[in-house]
Amino acid sequence: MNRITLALGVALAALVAAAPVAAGPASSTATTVTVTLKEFKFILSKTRVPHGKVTFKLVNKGSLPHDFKIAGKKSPMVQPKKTKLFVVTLNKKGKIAYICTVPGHAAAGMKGKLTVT
Ligand SMILES: [Cu+2]
Repeated sequence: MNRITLALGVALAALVAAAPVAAGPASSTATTVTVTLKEFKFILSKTRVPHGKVTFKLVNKGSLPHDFKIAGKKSPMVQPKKTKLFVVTLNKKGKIAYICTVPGHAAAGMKGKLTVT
């Protein structure tokens, strides 16, 4: 019985030690927002994020290239059917504007505001 308990304990300890590795960079302080890009709008999985490092997962479901600019930082262009990760540190609290910088897109609706708390 003791041997089994010990073996279980060791196995459990190994699992606990391995867990952070399996979870990857998604620690409790990391925020990820999935941003769907299409003609001509953005759909954000979260419209409110805590200040700090935010990973935007840009998923282009449209048929034109799009990008995402927020707080003076511009993502690489995302081609149709592609996904890019874009990491920005947002330290300023409030409503932060974002746009697509492709000419005409923001005017057509590819803009919005993200609330940083
Ligand atoms: Cu666009």
